[in-house]
Parts: sequence; structure tokens; C-alpha cells
Amino acid sequence: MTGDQEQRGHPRTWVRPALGALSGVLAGFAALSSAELAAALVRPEAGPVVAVGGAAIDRTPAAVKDWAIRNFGTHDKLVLQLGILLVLALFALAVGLLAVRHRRPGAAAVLVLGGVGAVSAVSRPDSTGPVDALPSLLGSVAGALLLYALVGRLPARNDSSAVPDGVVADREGAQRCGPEEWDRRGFVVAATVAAAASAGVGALGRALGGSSARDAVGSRNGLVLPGPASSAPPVPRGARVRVDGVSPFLTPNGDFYRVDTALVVPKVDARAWRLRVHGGGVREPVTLTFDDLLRRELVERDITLTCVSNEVGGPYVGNARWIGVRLADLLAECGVRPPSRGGRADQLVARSVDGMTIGTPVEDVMDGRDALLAVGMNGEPLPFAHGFPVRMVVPGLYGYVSACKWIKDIELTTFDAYDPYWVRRGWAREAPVKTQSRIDTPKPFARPRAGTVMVAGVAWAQHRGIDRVEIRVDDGPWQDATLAAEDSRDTWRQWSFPWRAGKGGHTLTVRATDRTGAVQTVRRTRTEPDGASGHHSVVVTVE
Ligand SMILES: Nc1nc2c(c(=O)[nH]1)N[C@H]1C(S)=C(S)[C@@H](COP(=O)(O)O)O[C@H]1N2
Ligand SMILES: [Mo]
Repeated sequence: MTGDQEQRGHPRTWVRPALGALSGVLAGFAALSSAELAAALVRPEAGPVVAVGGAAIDRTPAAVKDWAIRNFGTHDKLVLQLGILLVLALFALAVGLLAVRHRRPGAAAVLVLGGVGAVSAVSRPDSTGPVDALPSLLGSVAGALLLYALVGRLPARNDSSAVPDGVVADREGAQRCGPEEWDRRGFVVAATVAAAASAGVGALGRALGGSSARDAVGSRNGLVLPGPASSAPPVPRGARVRVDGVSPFLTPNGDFYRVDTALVVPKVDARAWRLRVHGGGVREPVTLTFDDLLRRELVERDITLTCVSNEVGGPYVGNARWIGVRLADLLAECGVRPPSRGGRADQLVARSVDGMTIGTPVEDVMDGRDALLAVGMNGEPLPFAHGFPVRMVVPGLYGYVSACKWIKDIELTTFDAYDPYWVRRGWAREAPVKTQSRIDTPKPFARPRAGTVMVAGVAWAQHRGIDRVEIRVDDGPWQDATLAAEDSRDTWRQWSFPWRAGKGGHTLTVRATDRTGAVQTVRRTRTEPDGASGHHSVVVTVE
């Protein structure tokens, strides 16, 4: 039968589904491009990819997120974006295949997908309202119409053995063309025009969407931070051990770990940025501009930042020289008092432009430590990835309870009244950094030569300070490492240990003691709910 049909010029059986799948992909492309163009006009974050991706991140179980951070690290967003595109492509194929059999339901399926995008966009924490639904809705209408039009030009279904002699089963197809002369030209023209138009619309969307990002980049490029009224003393010469393989004392911005839920890095125009401070105990809500902040007294401080998702021995810790405004002074001016002095609010909730919420104890912010609204990092304005134009940094607390990037709002409230983002996902309300230490060199499974091997690394217990670091070889006694000079108790401290290494396999273990006298516990815990504990060990083979 098939051979028969082919002889009469009837398209092969696979042509229709294949072109249907192609139509689906083209419709998907058209839908996304038009949605992104609409988003560029409405609000870039309201685009379906960012909205659905963000919603997916928020709904991902914390354990999976933790796993993604661990395994993809700073590339977890790229992996997610590729994943979204793959899923979308599969959806588009499936919808195309559906549409060749059932033209209207196929087109309707595109609208349903658009609906998912619209609901995601409107329910994002940074949504500005129902207009955020527009990009997905408009995009899906464009996609559905295109799919409907393309499928209408396909060869009629030819796989129905119940219909002899080329009489076709598909009514809609049959009305347009018989099995023998399908509208091949019409399809090719429509498909080509659609692809070109989508590419054009997408490029226009990106160009327009890029303009707000360009403003942000402009506001950062043109920025010269005023010198701090209170400079950080130079890092003591003795703070750096001279051993190859140890993390640099100040982490360069480009190497500084990045952990956040932002699918695309928010690009905020410093000139349009505002910070609102309000809530319990605030005399009158205030709104600050970026210039208001820069006009205040700036302080410069070295502070080591740590992520609660850092495994024992892990990389999510970095040390930077920050410039910023002392948050406690600002709060005091607004009338805020810490709970220990009768203040009503015990939790400070920071909100970012991308809807993150981070809760910090007011007591910690106001107890005299250098809690900052930071504007500078290692001698330059904050990089976009690290929170430009303004972020919080609080010595001694994990990032998820202190270090809100792209901050735009500070609310004074209570721990009883409000659970921020990560707390709702099972992480601890309060999370001081645990005393930790890491062997940077030798690396795991290194094969050093017998003799003196320099073991070295970092230890941190921000705001308490590191008092002692000890090394144990195999099951031997703990032996004191040599501590490098302390920069401040808010920074990590380097250490080294000249090890007389004998041949064979050995396990090196490190532990630190902070200035409260607390010894880093051997008890291993997971990162959830308030940070990993345990000792870092490295296994080497001495040759
Ligand atoms: N807006 C926003 N701020 C955020 C986060 C985030 O996801 N969004 N992540 C927090 C976490 S968990 C950490 S550890 C630090 C990391 O800061 P960094 O990326 O500059 O190293 O930022 C904090 N601030
Ligand atoms: Mo974190």
C-alpha cells in the first residue's frame, strides 16, 4: 500500500509527523521570541523562561538544590537553563505531533503551556501584577496560531487503511488539499517566514531587553566609590603563609564563590535603585537612594563570607575587602533599638529585587560588629553577580541569614511573625558560622615526596576569631600548626604545618579552636539545617 502511494506521488508516512514535529518546534520558537519581546516591553523578568525557571527553583526540594549547588556549583544556573530549553524543545515536538492528529487540541496545548508561564510570572515574588502574564499569553497565542496554520498546510494523513484510494481521513487537511498535491510550497514559505520572523522578533526583544541591562552596566561603569572614612588597615604581612596551593588571603572577585537562586543575574541601575527601611520600631519609613548611601560615612572592612551549603572542606567560603555603610548606625537613626535594649523587632528581613528574603537577628546587626550595607568589594563597585549596587554583609553569619544581594527593602519584624525563603524550606532561623578549617595543600590523593611536606590551609570562625589550629597524622596525637597573623576576627586565618612525611599512605586531619575556646567538633553533620560540622581530612600517598 505504501509503495502504491509513493508511486502516485503520495508522501511517505513519516513526512507528516516529521513536519508536524518541525511545526511544533517552529511554533515554540515563535512563542518564546514573541514572549521575550513582550517581556522586554513589560518587564524582562516576566518572560516565560525566567518565570518558569524561577518558579522551578523555588519549588525544588532543598536537598536537590543543595545537591545541584554541590555538583554544578556556580554553573548550576547554566545547567538549569539548558534543562529548561531541552524540556521546552521536547514539549514543542510533542505538541507538534499532537497537532498533526488533532489540529485544534494541538494548538490549544500551546495556549495551556502559555498559561503555565503566565501563572508562574504572576506568582513570582517580584511580580508587579497581572501585566506579568502578558508575555506568556501573547507568546502562546502567536505560537498556537502558527502551529494551526502550519499543520493546515501539511500533506493529509495517509496512514488510514480504512480509507482507500487516497480519500483522506483528516477532514481539515482534506479540505485544503488532496493527498497528492499537498501545499508543499505553502508550508515551506510559511515555515521559512515564521522562522525568520521569530528570529527577528527575538533579536528585537533581546535588544530592547538589553537596554535596561545597559543602563545598569552604565551606572556601574561610571561609578567611582568615595574613599572610606574608616579604612581597613593593610592586611598584616604575616597573614599570608608562604606555601603554594593555599587560597589567596583576599579572594579575587572573579574567583569568589557565588550562591543564589537567580536564574539570570539581576542588573540593577544604581541611579534608579532605592532602599526602603520600615517596620516595627522604625520611627518613620525612609527611602534611600544610592547617592544617599554614598554620602554617608563609608567604612572598609575585611570580612570572610561562608555559605551554609559548604561541605566540610568545600569551596563556598571567600574573603573580601568590603566598603559600605554601617547598618547599625542607619537603623539607630531610624529609631530602631536591639531587643536587648527594649527594641520590638528581633528579626530584620531583607528583600532583594529578585524576591529573595533573608532574615537576620537585629541583635547581631546592632551588637557592635561591622554589619554592612556593602557597595564595594575588593576595590571596585560590587560585581553584578555579588549584588550590585548594594548588598548586606554581616560578619559571623552564614550568607542565607545575612548577606542579601541586590537588596531593596529592609523590614524590622519578629522571628515569630515571618519566615524568610530558606527557613520556609527547612533551614534554621538563626545560623552563626560554625568553627571550621580546611586543608588546601596537599590536595586529596596527592603523591608528595618523603621528607618535609608543607601542610597548609585556612580556618575560620568569623567574629569569634581563630585561636589555634591542630593537625593529626593518621591516628597520632594532635599537633599545633603555625598560625599566620590574624587580620581581624571577622576573617579567616591561614596556617601551616611542616610535616615529616614518611613513605606510605597517610591521612591528614585538621581542626580549629576559636577564641571562645570551642574546639571544632569531630561530629559530622549535613549542611542542613544550619551548616556542616566535622573535621576535614585529606588522604595522600608519600613516595
Ligand atoms: N538576592 C539574593 N541574595 C542572596 C542569595 C540569593 O539567593 N539571592 N543567596 C545568599 C547565600 S545562600 C549566600 S551564601 C550569599 C552568597 O554570596 P555570594 O554569591 O556573593 O558569594 O548570598 C546570599 N544572598
Ligand atoms: Mo548560602
